[in-house]
Amino acid sequence: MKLTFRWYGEKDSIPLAYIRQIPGMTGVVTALYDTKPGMAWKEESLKRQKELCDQAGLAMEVIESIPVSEDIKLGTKMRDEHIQNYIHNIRLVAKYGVKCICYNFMPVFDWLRTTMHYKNEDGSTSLAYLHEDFLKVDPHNLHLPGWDESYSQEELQSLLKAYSTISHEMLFENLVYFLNKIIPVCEECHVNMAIHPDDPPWDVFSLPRIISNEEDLDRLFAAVPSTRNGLTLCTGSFGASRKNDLVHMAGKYAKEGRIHFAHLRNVRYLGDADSFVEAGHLSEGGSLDMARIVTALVENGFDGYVRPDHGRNVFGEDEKPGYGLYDRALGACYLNGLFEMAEKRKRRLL
Ligand code: DNO
Repeated sequence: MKLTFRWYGEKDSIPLAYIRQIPGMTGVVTALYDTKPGMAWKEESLKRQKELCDQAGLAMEVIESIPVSEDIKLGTKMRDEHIQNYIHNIRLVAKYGVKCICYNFMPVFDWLRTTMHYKNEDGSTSLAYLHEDFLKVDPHNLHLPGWDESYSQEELQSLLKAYSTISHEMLFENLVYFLNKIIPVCEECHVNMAIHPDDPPWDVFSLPRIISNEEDLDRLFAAVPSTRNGLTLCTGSFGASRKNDLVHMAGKYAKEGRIHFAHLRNVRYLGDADSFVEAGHLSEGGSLDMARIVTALVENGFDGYVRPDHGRNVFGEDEKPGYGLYDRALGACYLNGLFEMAEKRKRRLL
């Protein structure tokens, strides 16, 4: 596997030089943040980002994300123009050595939590989703942690209205339409598309979500069979649903050559409803068995990119929720250990 770390470009408070010092770190996962979804990326900005990574001795082979515009998801008359821009972006990043693009197809909201500062017993804080708090949220007067600045209330309301006529089936058709246009370009440029699962993996505010479980993935891969059409195995996202068997999914999709990127983090279930808190990476602290997930990946031939995901705020750090340095660095070291064991076992060196 190739260990990577998310880096939000020059505005990220964590310097590349620190990322480089994490044992085993080979590269960063980054994006351009100066262009709206649906628009064409600027070559100068990408070139600069690549130069900074090169100077730091870190590869820039994974983009997370080239966001898919709402017009593409909704299938509006603007979608073909946006898809052309997306194709431009695929060609552009490929020119700078990118091998994998992570994206998602969630309407309006990407990940969703009810608090950014859930207090853990050890004094650290985490992101969490408490179902009873979610039920109190009024979608017509939405103030969600992490989302307040993403849209104006007017934009949000008009988007929610636009989606009111979009069924799961229509959203899926729009995804397939998009993939049928871009995958041939990915084949030509040797770039893998890695769809990120819904987070949490169920419908929110009556918005359809279509990448939540094994059945959804099987349907997606059957509809667009090229293995360039692949997956970001985000254990924390799929794992938020108690119905998803992550060890099985990791093994199955690694074997099928669909997992191009893995976000490996843990979640701990709270109570009986759908509530969960983002735990540290260690199996013991959460509800997912990280050792068995990593073993399933390795045993089934996974050789893609991996990154630690959402860390807690620890050691007094107060960073962008989920994206501080310390806990993600601890997570990276733990993942290194799991992979070393699994890979040596596989090669019968242990
Ligand atoms: C959250 C991330 C997601 C992810 C997108 C991919 O921290 O894992 O925001 O980047 O869903 O498009």
